[in-house]
Amino acid sequence: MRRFKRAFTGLLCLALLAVLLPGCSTRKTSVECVIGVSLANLREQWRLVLKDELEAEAEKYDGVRLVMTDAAGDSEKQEADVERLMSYDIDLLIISPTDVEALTPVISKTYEKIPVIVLDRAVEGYDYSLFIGPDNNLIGRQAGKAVLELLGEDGGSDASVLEMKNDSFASESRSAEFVKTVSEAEVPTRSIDLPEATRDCAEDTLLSDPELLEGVDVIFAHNDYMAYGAHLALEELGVNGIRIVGLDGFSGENGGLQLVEQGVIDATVTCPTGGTEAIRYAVDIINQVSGIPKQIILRSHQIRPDNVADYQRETPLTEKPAVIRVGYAQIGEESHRREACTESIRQAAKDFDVDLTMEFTQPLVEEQTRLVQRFIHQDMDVIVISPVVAEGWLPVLEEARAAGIPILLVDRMVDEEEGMYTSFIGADFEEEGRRCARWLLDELPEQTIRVLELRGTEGSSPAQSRKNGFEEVIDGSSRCRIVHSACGNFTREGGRLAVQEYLEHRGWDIDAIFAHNDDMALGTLEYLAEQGIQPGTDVKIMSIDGTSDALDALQSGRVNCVVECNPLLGPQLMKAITDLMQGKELPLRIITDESVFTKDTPRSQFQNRKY
Ligand code: GYE
Repeated sequence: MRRFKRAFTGLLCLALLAVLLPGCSTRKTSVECVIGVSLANLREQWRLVLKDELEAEAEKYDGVRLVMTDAAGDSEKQEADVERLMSYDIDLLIISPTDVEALTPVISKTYEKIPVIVLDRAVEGYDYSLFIGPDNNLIGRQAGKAVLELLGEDGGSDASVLEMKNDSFASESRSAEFVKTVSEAEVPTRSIDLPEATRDCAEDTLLSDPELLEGVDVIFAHNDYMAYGAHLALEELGVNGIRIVGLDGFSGENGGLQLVEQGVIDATVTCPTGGTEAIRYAVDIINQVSGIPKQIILRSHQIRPDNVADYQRETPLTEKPAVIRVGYAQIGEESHRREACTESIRQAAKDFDVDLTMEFTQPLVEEQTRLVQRFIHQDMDVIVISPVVAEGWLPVLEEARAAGIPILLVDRMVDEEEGMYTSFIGADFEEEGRRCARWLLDELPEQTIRVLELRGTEGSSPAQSRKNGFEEVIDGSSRCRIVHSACGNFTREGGRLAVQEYLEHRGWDIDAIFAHNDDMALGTLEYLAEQGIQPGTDVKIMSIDGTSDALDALQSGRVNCVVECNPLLGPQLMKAITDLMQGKELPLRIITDESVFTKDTPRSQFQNRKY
């Protein structure tokens, strides 16, 4: 029956394609997979570019068929579109949601049956296979910096900015960061919401109310078509001297790149659609390729007249070196998870024929900096860093940039602007902290909860972000708070010492231990038991990493919640390096897929783990 249904579906899809996608060829190959694509609308240019990219990439794969639907901006219709696509027996869904809140339930339901790739706007939670989208906060900051650069000396409180946006999730995030960025230079911004994010709507809005332009020095429009509309209105009104910044940066007729090149607008910020990446990852997911990330955050660029030509110049397929030489500054002896990360990188380097020089240093940024400088002098093709702490990296990142050597960050982040490194591969540490807090509040629903926090290495990005994520969730609850926080440096000894010191200075009044990693949690177990405090029973214990020892302790009831922080980053790193050497632009961040383990986790999920 399923075969008949699939054959019928295949014919129906081909027929539907003939209607929906006139440009799509109907090759004679067998239909190996059918990908349903639910688009938010086909009214905005960004969506039309997305559709083109999806089709163009799908054309490269024999046997991939796309069935597209257009929600026309209506979330109820999009929900019905998804259900209709499911009735066609599709193998995978790609969706660009109209309204993330409204579409989260149907996406979660679909994800129970088939893989789902979400584009552009992340739904709430993580019920999807992969999210691909831009960093809207970064885009807002880049647009703000473009405005401030245009204002130059004329910036400050006497200047005036008109922001033309539309009422969408992405627009709100971008606007908040944009206004924050320009406000730091005391530049006042007036924001108006347009009913439609289109050229005509922007033009009509200004023509119908020219007073909006009173005293304005710069207009920031949330896409290049609105920016073009603003330009046409200024021309019609005979208003000169107002600068314009747009968004999206597409090529083609009246695309942002052309508008900047022609001086119609003064700058734009690129916002890639992710359509090409979506098809590539869809094929990998359908082929059950391992190591699929959870999120791909795409890089955006500020485009000005002085760099628009370079930006459009095809990245030359660099003569890929016969053997790619990689210098890796890895953190030294620290935790069992660190060892697993190191081994994963080493094995992947062998699998990808990469010449890897991995060296370990004392856990000091000065030591790691010296090692990176050595790699620069050795003229490595790529330098990879797992930064022991987040601060203090700018000088050596600038040295690497001056030497033309790309820097990839793996497993930990630095507190420097995004342009100073090529890509980050690792976890969403804040979400790991949130997951611990959500579990705790669910596990102890009624009572007051006093938490002892065991922090990781001071100043390290996982320690900072896990704490932030945990506190973000418990701050919403009056009954749960961190009553004591101590640094355990991600080690077992550090965890044990922290609990010992607590007990030496006061009686045990703790309901839960939030450990930033497994090793610190495991380091407390024996000592607690020696003091007559049953770990997992008398005190709930949460930790992060997902190492085998922690999962053993979970199954024996001595630990209660283990949030995974996958260290097996080798394959993703080496694929990124290979892509980079072939001239491909890497995403800004590649975020790993991670689980939460509790006493309710099916035993099958504990098997075949590699660390
Ligand atoms: O949680 C800990 C390791 O950098 C995310 O460092 C990593 C952390 C991990 O020592 O076990």
